[in-house]
Amino acid sequence: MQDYQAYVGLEQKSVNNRMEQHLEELERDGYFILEGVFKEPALEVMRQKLDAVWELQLAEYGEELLEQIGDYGQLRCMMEYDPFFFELINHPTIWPYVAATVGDTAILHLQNGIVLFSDRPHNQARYHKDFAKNFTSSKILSFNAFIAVDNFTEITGGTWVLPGSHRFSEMPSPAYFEKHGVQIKTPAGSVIFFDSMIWHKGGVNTSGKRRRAINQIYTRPFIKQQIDYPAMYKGKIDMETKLAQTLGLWTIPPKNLGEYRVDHPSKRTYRGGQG
Ligand SMILES: O=C(O)CCC(=O)C(=O)O
Repeated sequence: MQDYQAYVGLEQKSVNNRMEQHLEELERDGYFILEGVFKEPALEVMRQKLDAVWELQLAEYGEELLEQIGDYGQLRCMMEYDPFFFELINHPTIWPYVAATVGDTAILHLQNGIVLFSDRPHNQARYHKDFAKNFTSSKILSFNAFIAVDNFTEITGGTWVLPGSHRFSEMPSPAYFEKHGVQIKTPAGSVIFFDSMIWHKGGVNTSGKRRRAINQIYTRPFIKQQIDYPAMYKGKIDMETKLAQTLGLWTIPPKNLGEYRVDHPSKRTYRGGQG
C-alpha cells in the first residue's frame, strides 16, 4: 500500500472497482490492457479463420493492389466471409467498456484483421491515430478494442503506443516519439483498449511466424463508418437486435423528405435516443 501526502483542497480520484481503475488509466494514459479475455482453443480457431479470410481476400484483390494501397496484411469486412466475426462485435467482456466510454448507442466504425508477417513491412507500422483529428474532445468519440490473437512480444511486434498522446491536438516531436513510445507485451487473448486519438503503431515482427490481431473501433453514432455496414446488412439481419444497432442500422439518415416525414418518429431510420 502506498502512502501519500495529503494537501488541503487537493482531492484524490475515487476508484471503486476494476472497470473504474481501467477507465482512469484510459483517461490518463489513453489505453489499458485486459488479459485473458480469449483463451485456447478459441484463439486457435480465430487464427485459422483470420488466415482463411486473408487467403480469400488475397486471391480476390491480388498482392499487387493490396501492396499498392497499403492493405497487404489488412483484412476488412471479415463477417462477409465468415459470420463468426459478428460474434466479436458485442462480445460480453468488450461491450461494457464500449458502453462506459462511447456509450451504449455506439456503432461499429470498423472491424479489421491484421496479419503482421515476419520480416515484411506493414502499413500500420508507422505511428498514426485511428481517429486522426486536429482537436481533442472532452468525451471519447472513438474507442478501440484491439484483440491480440497471438502473443505480443518484442520479437512478434507488439503494438507501440505513445501514452497520453490522445490528450494533445498537436503532433509530438520526433524526439518525443523516440523517447516515450512504449511497446505493449501481452499474451494472446488480451484486449488492448485505447482512445482512437492515441498515437500508436504496429511493431516489427522478426519471429518467423505471423502475428495476428483484430481491431474493432466503436464511435458515437453520428460519426460515419469506414464502410457502409447498414447498406450491407439491411434486410439481412434482425433489426430488433443489439447487433443491428451496433452495425449502425438504427442510425441511418432518412434518404429523403418522405423518409423523414413518417407518421411517427419511431418509424424514422435514425431512431430517437441514439445520440
Ligand atoms: O498491428 C498493430 O500492432 C497495430 C495496428 C494498428 O495500428 C491499427 O490497426 O490501427
